[in-house]
Amino acid sequence: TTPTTPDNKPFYVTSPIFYVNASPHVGHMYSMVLADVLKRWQTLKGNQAILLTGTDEHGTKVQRAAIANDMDTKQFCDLNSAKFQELAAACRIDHDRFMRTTDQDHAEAVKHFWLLLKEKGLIYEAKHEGWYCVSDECFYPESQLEKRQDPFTGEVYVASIESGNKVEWIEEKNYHFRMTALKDNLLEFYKTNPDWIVPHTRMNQVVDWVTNNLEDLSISRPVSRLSWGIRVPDDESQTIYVWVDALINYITMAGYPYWPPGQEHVGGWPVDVHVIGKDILRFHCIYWPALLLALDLPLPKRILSHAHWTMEKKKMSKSIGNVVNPFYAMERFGIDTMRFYMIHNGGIANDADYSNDWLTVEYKKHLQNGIGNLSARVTRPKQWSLRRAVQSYQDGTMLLQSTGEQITDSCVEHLAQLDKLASTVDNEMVQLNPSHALQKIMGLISETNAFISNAEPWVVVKKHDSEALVDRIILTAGESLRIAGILLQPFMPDKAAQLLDLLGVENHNRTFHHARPLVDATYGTAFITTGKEGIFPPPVLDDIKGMG
Ligand code: ME8
Repeated sequence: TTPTTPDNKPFYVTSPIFYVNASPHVGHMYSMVLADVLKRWQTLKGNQAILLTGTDEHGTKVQRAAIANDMDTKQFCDLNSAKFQELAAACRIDHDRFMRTTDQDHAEAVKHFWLLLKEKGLIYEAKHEGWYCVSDECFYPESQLEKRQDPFTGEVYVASIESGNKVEWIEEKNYHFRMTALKDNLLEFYKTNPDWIVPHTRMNQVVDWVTNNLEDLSISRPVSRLSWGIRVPDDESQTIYVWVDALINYITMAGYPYWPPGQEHVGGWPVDVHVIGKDILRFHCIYWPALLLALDLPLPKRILSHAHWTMEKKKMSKSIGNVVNPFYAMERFGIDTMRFYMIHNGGIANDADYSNDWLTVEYKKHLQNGIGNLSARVTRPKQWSLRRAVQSYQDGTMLLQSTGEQITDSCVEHLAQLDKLASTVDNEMVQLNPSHALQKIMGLISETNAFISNAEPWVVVKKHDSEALVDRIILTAGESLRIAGILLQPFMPDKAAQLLDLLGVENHNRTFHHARPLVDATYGTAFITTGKEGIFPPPVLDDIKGMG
């Protein structure tokens, strides 16, 4: 494949890199899968694309977790990073690199970046006092804090209004990044790029913060407080702030700083889409562009900020402990069922409440009774043959013209609708709305089931001389399945492949360009056999109320 983006570079997608203080949960899986679907969509379209995921391993939070687990910090990171690598493999994330911030080339990129900021006079040393939140790894201004009381111990503490996490008072000497110097540039950038963040509404939050709360950023900690991190290049007594370290990972992946002048696109820079959770909006939409603007580096093109999975309306989080283990969930429900549920039902603007009951209902409705039922109707009955139907209409133009007869006209109408599906879905993907994209594909499946129920091939087949009409109905439904199967590949790679195998669609005919009616006359003979239950068997309803 060749790069076809206008800037002649691979399409570059990232997920956040995850803290290794605990094991992954389905919230992390959601970010990974969203990013993966965006990458795979580009690949389907024949564009070169790269995807980065990984782990964020430095900082106070990780250092404390290692101590609490009585482990050497690096060994603790290795252990937990491996779990995120396993997760990426288990849910079929097609990443090109799994970044660890403890990787050597990353440390070099961070130091290089630091030295350039310093050279530009954008780093200064000063005493810093303020409220630090270890859980969120950031300082909060007074206006963002409130007093809270622990319902169990009665302890009163100061916490961030936004995340609810406890803060602690810190006074120390450290380095600061002159972020306020970039205020006008940031505001100008937001103004000229109003669609930079999806969903749109989050932009207001960002502009509001920059307008009212922007301060210089403390970007180091004394080694006596935080030793687990990358040292400030020319001051061994200070450790670089974990968020500065972490954000730079995105540019490390693209080969920074070893770019010939003006050649950053070769490694994929700038990022096309950063997929992030809404909890890390400020870091990606303020700090990160400020750092890049400071060094005159191109900014990421878009940010997809998704909402959270909740459990009984509370954010699923490691610190609360109300998390669903993605490995158990995939084992129980299947990898692609989980990928389907996450994308189809997950939230971008609004949170979604995770439930095994809901997942099961959606599985039955869309997969078992939707695709499963439709593929059984098309491929199983002995009274007709998909292969014969495909062969009988090599010249498709007549299929697109009305005959005035009810059944044939409903075929014509259905094919006309099918003709628009790929571009409608692509449009949703371009607008970073994978959930709507998937819903459009599933909508087509359900319409096809309705179409076939109305056309009643099982009745038509009994009539005299009805072969051509039956073929036309089966071909119309078969085309829906073939096109849906092609478009579903980025969402459910294994199940979509099985569906296309069942339809006998050749591998080289599974590209985006084949997702149009009547362009493939070679399919119709299954490459695989399945049991009576097909590719989406009824769910095993054991203990579905348990977590994960
Ligand atoms: O913030 N629902 O790492 P992290 C949906 N290391 N997504 C969720 C979620 C939930 N309940 N909980 C977490 C960090 N996530 C930093 C990122 S990037 C340079 C550094 C997802 O382990 C969501 O994308 O706390 C969130 O932003 C990410 O996991 C945070 O993971």
